[in-house]
Amino acid sequence: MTSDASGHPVREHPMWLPDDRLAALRGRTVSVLGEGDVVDTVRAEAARAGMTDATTAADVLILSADDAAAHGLADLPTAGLGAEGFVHEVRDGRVVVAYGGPNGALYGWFHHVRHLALGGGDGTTRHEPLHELRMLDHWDNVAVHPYMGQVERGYADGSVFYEDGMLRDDLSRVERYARLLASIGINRVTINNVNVGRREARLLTDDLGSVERLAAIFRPWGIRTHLSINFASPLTLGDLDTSDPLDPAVQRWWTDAAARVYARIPDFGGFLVKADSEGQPGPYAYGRDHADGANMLARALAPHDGLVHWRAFVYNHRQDWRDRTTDRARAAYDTFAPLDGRFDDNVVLQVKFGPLDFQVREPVSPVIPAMTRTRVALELQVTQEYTGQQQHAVYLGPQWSEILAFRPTGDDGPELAQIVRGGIAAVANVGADAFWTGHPLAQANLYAYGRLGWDPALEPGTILDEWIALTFGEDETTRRGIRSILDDSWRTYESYTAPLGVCFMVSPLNRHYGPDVDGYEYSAWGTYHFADRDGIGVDRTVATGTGYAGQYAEPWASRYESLDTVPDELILFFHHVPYTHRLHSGRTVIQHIYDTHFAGVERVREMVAAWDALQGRLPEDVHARGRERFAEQLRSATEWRDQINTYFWRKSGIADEAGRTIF
Ligand code: GCV
Repeated sequence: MTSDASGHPVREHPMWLPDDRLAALRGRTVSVLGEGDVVDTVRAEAARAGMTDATTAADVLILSADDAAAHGLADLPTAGLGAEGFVHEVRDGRVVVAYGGPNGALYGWFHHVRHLALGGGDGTTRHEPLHELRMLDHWDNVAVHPYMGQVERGYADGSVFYEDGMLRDDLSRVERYARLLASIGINRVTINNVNVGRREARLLTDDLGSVERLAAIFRPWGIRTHLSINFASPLTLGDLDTSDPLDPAVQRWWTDAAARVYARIPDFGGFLVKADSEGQPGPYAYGRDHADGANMLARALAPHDGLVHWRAFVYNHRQDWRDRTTDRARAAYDTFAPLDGRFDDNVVLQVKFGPLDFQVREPVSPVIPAMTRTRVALELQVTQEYTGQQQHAVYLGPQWSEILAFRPTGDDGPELAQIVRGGIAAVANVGADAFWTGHPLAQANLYAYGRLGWDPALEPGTILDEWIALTFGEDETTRRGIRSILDDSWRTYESYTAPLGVCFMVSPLNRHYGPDVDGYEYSAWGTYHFADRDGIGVDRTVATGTGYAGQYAEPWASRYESLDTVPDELILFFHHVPYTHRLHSGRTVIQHIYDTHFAGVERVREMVAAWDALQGRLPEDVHARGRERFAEQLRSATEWRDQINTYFWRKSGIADEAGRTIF
């Protein structure tokens, strides 16, 4: 038991799986048929719920689809069920889960727990994930990094895995974490930061034992373990004087390294690689390209059924702001589109959802649809680096859902979710914090990520209702209150921060928290807004700008190119316009800035009031932690409002039509 800043005792929060939600199963009989670690986990779950084993006529029968017919269940719709799929049936109070493979048994079990929390009822439903790869990436460092700390962009205390340069002795929390992840369908976890320091690189060699221990915890929950590696390892850890991917000695080094890993972890998932990006080494040092680098690793892993997740987050972070021809947004496409078709089958190109960096509003990356001959994975950020750092309540389900439903080739073409054949990946938001995620409401984001990874078509509001019901139980007032706080919180956050898709007005000094309009304006990072006395925005058109809009297929290339058709929320991402430019909404850009910033803070006030009204209905420690966070959200939103409004009033000299206070 720890205590929070106000001295309230804080127990480890059960997230969306409190034992209470299993109460309806207590004393009922169960029969779980099948063998193996994962099926044994389901047995243990049933025992934990207080169920008793029965050999015949059990209340809950869990069996493989192949066995269903022999049990008189031939009419269940199990034909062609994949290894992770299941059929769930409730008939007259009796429950059957027929699974395709062991993971399906586990997912079917947790589906039933959800079903109970939502009120149950008879019916037969069939479930299969859209994507085979549903990955969660930890940016956890083994050693505390002097600037980034134990967890890079972590807002929930230390790492669940490591402490002060070592794997934790007590890994019981990791076991509880694995259970939570399995319950939302996550099946791959990367256990260390993509920025791989000297200490972390050794997870591949003399500290492989740590990986082995974590993999053993994740395995019975149907989760395979992946490792971020450092591309220069043959040079820095081995005794070679190069890490050139075309050098046979380097290739042998990686082949041997992979073989050593698989000898100890037969179900190891593979490597995640950030190469030639933000100071991480890569193939460029040897005049090779990203396909050369990725394929070399892929060939070392291929005999073991391993994957390389190779990140497309590659750009020049040593840009000269005076040079208007360089556009960071273009970089990933310019780098990777020419390589399409050259990656081996076991390479997954992992692409951030937007061309910049997990901003609250960006267009969907044009790299994803461009790579038609490459397995591409979509990368999201659950940790709230740019969306309030788990101080602000921001439910990201609606943002992700919008991204997944984007149709890169227009209204008749497929949704993004359908074309990412390499599945989905996201940066984790948990840590050693008693609530796991700092802000208790940030748990909803991890939950939503898992559920959308399983079924991208799920409505974010439905997912939110599920999460609330599981986490907080049946009280209607609580359910409505939390729903009202989170439902539109992403758009609220957008409304009081950087306007109309302009991005990056965050404080570099305060590690991307809080406003600093010009914080990155004259920097090397390539993230600008170009505001002057007449106007604002980045001209990324083909006609007069950087040409980024031309990286899209039609109809988006034309839609983004023209002021007549560019969506309001992205206008400043694609165009530099006068403050008096009239949006499709009918408002001018400057009036939009003022109105949304005033309204955003008012909306936060309502969120605070809604949280206050829940006092007495929520556990005291949850409410106390939330109260601290909401006070900070209101302070910070007010600061954003006043700095943004004042900045643009001073720049433009145009007064607010409503005459509100601007400083
Ligand atoms: C792990 C952003 C973050 C970095 C992060 C990087 C990445 O730039 O600020 O902390 O590094 O993205 O995704 O690799």
